[in-house]
Amino acid sequence: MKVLLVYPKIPETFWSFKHALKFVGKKAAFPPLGVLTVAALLPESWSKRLVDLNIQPLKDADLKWADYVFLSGMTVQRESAREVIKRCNLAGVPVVAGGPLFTTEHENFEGVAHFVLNEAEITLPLFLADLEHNRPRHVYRTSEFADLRQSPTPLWHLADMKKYMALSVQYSRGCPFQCEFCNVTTLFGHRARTKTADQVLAELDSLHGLGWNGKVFFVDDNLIGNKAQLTKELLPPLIRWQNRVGHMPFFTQASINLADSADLMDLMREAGFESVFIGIETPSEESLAECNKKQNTRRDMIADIKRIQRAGLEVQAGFIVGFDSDTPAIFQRQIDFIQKSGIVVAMVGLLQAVQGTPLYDRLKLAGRLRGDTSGDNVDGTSNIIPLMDEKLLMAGYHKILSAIYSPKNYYARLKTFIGEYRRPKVEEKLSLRRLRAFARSVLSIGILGRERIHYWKVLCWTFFVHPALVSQTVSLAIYGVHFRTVCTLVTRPAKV
Ligand code: B12
Repeated sequence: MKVLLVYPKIPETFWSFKHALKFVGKKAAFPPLGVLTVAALLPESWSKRLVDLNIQPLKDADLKWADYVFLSGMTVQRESAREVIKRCNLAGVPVVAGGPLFTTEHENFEGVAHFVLNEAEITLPLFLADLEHNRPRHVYRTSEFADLRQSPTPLWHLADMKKYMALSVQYSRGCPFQCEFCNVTTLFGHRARTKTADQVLAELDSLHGLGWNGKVFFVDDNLIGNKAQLTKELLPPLIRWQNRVGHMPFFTQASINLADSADLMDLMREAGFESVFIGIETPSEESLAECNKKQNTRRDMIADIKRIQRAGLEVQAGFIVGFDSDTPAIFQRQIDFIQKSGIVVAMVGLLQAVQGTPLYDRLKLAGRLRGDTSGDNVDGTSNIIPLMDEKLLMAGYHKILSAIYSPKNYYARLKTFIGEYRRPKVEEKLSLRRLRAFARSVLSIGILGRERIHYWKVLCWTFFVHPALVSQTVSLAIYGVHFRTVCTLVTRPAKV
């Protein structure tokens, strides 16, 4: 059996890093870990190839080679996935589809022979067994959650690893919290299900063995979903691994209560973590209460963020406007909060209602939904009929994006951050590629960019005051080019 695994194109979005990739000579930000995991769950004797459309085109010859196309994707990749299905149908290759896009809305897709939904660790063996007996069904799904201790090491050799900005590893799935707008608990449950430390180390060994020594994204929904287990079972072996073979900096996602555990933050730094993405959402207590984000209430989140930065973890964060409780004052409050916090990478989105969330159910009942989401809450669209006047909401949203990504404010934030940040323990080695990225930043930002004055001011300040953090300043300056470009696409007036 010959299986072609296909990952659809991610449009030009906040997280695509499209405009930063050219500086570092990479084609895509992250690899499709789900697809590589699915590949490892298929029989060993089958031939497998990966086509990630973010790296390479899908050729007719690829389709001619394949007995089956296994297609994955997120909602944001919907259109590209449709095109792939169309081409497979024309070429007469049956499509097996799975992953978050299809798990959320498989009924919207025609031309797919088999939907193997939810976690493949559970549903794929059922499909394979039926296929062997020549009676495969159209849809496989489950309401159970997989035991991650049975999840195999992804087949990394299928990926052209050097083309990605970072690679990924997953330790846990699930999150103990229940934010009203988030579908993580519907998809992955409330309890943090984990792999064993040995599994994680085997995955890291496999990346290292294939020559990788760059950054690794721990793609957990909330790495600290079970703090005790993380502290006891994963971090100590991870620290030993970094000391033995490592030099791979890690980044991940966590909840704000990370700031409450100084020991945990120290261990994470020791283990190589240099950055965490946190869902801050809003400085408004009313809006936090409305969306049931209890973990963010009754705390000084600015102080929390500074504590995390000082512990050696950069904080990147998500923010949302468009809550029912938001008043017109929220826009300036968000800007002030973001500037003060020194959160350089701030993803500000409009509230969207995703199927499978309590928010979706509530607003559907209230008749306040307009179809589905685009899958990207940072593209300036929403399927929610807001309580605030919609023009006011959009103007306020654009105001936030224009303000925080203006060169002046962006570099002011960068300076605030560098002033707090403790140097990470594990850093990427200096390489020709990184020197080239620096040279490109000098040319395109420092000489040709309209932000050049800010770039030189902050770079020189870092060089003299925090010389150990120059590489962080250069990286964030490069990211700034991407975020500014993407946010300009969102805020520019629509063509009539
Ligand atoms: C890493 C990650 C990213 C990376 C993408 C990396 C990449 N190239 O894939 C980045 C940071 C770019 C990203 C961005 C976004 N993401 Co994201 N992301 C994740 C995260 C945290 C981990 C993904 C992962 O690697 N999982 C590990 C693998 C093993 O799991 P998996 O991919 O789900 O695959 C399993 C199954 O789905 C299934 N499967 C997958 N593919 C296939 C294919 C076949 C044929 C079969 C049979 C089975 C199958 O089998 C696998 C093993 O069980 C998930 C949450 C999560 N826990 O998965 C969210 C998640 C995928 N992201 C999500 C969202 C919403 C986004 C954003 C829109 C966020 C935003 N507001 O901007 C953006 C969209 C893209 C953009 N703006 O650029 C949603 C997707 C929901 C949906 N219905 O599509 C998720 C599920 C999180 C959530 N809150 O629900 N994301």
